[in-house]
Amino acid sequence: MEKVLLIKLYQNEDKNEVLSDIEEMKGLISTAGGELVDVISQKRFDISPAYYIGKGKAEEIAETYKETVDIIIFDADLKPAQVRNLEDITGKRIVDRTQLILDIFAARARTSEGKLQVEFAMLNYMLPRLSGRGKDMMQQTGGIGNRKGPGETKLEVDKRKINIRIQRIRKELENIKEKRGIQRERRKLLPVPQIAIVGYTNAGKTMLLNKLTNAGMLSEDKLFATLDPTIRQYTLPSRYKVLFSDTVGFIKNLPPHLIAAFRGTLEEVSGADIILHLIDVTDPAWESKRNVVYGILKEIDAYEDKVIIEVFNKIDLINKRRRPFNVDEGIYISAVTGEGLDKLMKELEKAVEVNFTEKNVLVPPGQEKAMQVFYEEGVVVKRSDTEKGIKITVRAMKKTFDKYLRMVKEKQRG
Ligand SMILES: Nc1nc2c(ncn2[C@@H]2O[C@H](COP(=O)(O)OP(=O)(O)OP(=O)(O)O)[C@@H](O)[C@H]2O)c(=O)[nH]1
Ligand SMILES: [Mg+2]
Repeated sequence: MEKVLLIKLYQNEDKNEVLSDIEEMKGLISTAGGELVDVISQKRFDISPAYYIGKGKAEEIAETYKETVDIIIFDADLKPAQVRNLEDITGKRIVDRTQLILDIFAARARTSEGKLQVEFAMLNYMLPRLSGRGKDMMQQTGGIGNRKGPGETKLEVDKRKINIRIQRIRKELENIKEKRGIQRERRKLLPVPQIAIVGYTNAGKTMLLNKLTNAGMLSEDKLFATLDPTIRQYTLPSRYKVLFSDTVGFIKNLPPHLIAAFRGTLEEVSGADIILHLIDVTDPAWESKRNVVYGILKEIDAYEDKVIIEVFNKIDLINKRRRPFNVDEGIYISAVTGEGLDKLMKELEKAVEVNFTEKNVLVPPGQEKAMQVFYEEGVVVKRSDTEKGIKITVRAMKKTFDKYLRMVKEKQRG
């Protein structure tokens, strides 16, 4: 295991926020396979443009940790020049937060789409950092922040080649996206509301999906255990069928390249009818993490006009008598013990009901076949035959109404 020194500078943040940031970095470091040796956390108002922590401090650290540390990780986004200068002074590998996250993603990507998305983000991250370092980078041999790229692909070091590769990946991702888009459109035709489980990384999203549907997906105490989306069908107690999706977790200051790269995957969320926002109630920083999630939902266009259901998870870890909240006033569950899932189901049913609207439809003569979709996917409440056609009152989802209209038009066209 690589021995890691973590450095965190802060300014006006309050103490709890700093502690929670450090906790998060620790989680990222252990997920990436590093062993944390020490943490330097310091209040500082002047960030050195050349060395981030200042030249004197860098020299001091180089001396102190000469023998005990392999790599220095910063809870910050460093400028390419800062990384170079710090590496020159300390003789250690310097990794910033974005690079650390990219590294974890690279190790986690499984599907070809996931791998391409990560490679795309990594290349975009590397590009401005290459000047003058081409040779160094070529000699690098693995380790945190040094992965050669997801899967077997070796990251190129030549700028021109990187640009070509970026263009190629962009095309491939577009192709995949188109295919996924078609699949998603097809799913939309199903009379089935889609529920996207979202939340900060490690909130328990995959555990919840597993509990509900026996999905058997990997759920573990690591960050970004899930990268590629999983979709499972589920039947609510009152027999409404729904589709649950579980996808990549969110984190604060998510590298913009990653959001851009994962747009395809995240469409699973923006295309959903209902968003189930899972919050780890045992996390002291859950409130700020909740806001991070809403920020990202807004960014991916999955906030306005969405039904969002907040669900607090992991209550089994909080002693019943010491719960700092009233469980009657929200949805509190345990994805492990199943506590509270009955209430969650009731709320989901209410939300699903909302997707069904009641409308009066006049079915023109000769369109009886199209009308069948209402019998198959909705509930026909009333029906009367008139001279102009069949008048029905029907409760169905928008997609069912859309499907009906499409079928009617197709028939009319011949
Ligand atoms: N005690 C307890 N642990 C839970 C509960 N839900 C999840 N966990 C644990 O929390 C950790 C994270 O769970 P995951 O299901 O992997 O979380 P996730 O939200 O899918 O995380 P990422 O995919 O990494 O974004 C695992 O160690 C789970 O065992 C719960 O209700 N109670
Ligand atoms: Mg997961």
